[in-house]
Amino acid sequence: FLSKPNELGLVAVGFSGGQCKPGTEAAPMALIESGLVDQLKDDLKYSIYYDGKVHAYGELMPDDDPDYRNMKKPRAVSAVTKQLSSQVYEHARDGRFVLTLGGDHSIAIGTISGTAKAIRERLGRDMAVIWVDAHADINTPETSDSGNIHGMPVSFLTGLAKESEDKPFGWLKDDQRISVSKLVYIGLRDVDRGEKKILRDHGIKAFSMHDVDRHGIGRVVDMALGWIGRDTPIHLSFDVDALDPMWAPSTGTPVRGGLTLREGDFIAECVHETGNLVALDLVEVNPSLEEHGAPETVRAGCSIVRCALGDTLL
Ligand code: 6HN
Ligand code: MN
Ligand code: MN
Ligand code: MN
Repeated sequence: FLSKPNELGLVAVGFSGGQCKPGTEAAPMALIESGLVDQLKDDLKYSIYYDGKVHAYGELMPDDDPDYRNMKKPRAVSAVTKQLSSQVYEHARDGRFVLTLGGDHSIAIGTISGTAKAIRERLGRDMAVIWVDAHADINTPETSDSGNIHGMPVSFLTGLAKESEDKPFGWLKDDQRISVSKLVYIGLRDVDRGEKKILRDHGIKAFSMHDVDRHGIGRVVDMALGWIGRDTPIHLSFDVDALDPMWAPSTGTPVRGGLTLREGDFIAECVHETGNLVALDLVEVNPSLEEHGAPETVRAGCSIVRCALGDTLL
């Protein structure tokens, strides 16, 4: 087993500083209050390791956080993700599956760096990442138009963007990074010009909504898992905006033409079935946007998490 099959470390991250719209900090509580943790415990029989709080990391917030290299709130996001990285690392090092409830997608800098390091130490293996999203989140600080760090996590995690030790994200070391060859996207449909060049130049495997339309979600997932290869530990980072706004309207950067809820659940089910899933992020739920759609969005998020953790239709 890649992780102890029934032990689940839960980290609730109430952080929205990787983008400009407040609200994602309320998502973990909304997901938990809708019964997610109880379902994981009672229905799916996990032993849950949870410190019982939604981390806001207020003590880490700098008084002054001017833009740096075009990044907005670089010191805050760097400090939060550094702390989160060690929280996730400790769960994964102890052999637990790690579930992180965000928060905006910048927090993946913390989660993926934490699991990548623990998996290397524990199993001597490089981990793969499946990034399910409308967006590629692989802007470097220089290619980003928005300056929002939730559009950049993959560039820091793969080392395409680097920083010296004393600067924001300078704490990221090679043993916390992932290879561009072990990264696979599903659901893309709003990729910036600079990001398209990065994907092309580095031969990064990506299945857009065009591919889902052409091949169907079944073949797309088979191809994605085939690219990763058997017996490779997998970290699934699931941005709720991968789903069509019909299913998940309450999110900061919705894009029409997305996955159905069933297609999202199917991806999660198939990744679970590999037996190789070691961690899951569920991010970008924002209950304060499109408020009438918030319960629907929260339910969709819960459904994705349950499927990734082994819930089945029959
Ligand atoms: N997300 N590509 C856009 C940007 O600002 O860099 C959108 C990023 C969205 C990020 O949804 O996690
Ligand atoms: Mn997105
Ligand atoms: Mn765009
Ligand atoms: Mn994202």
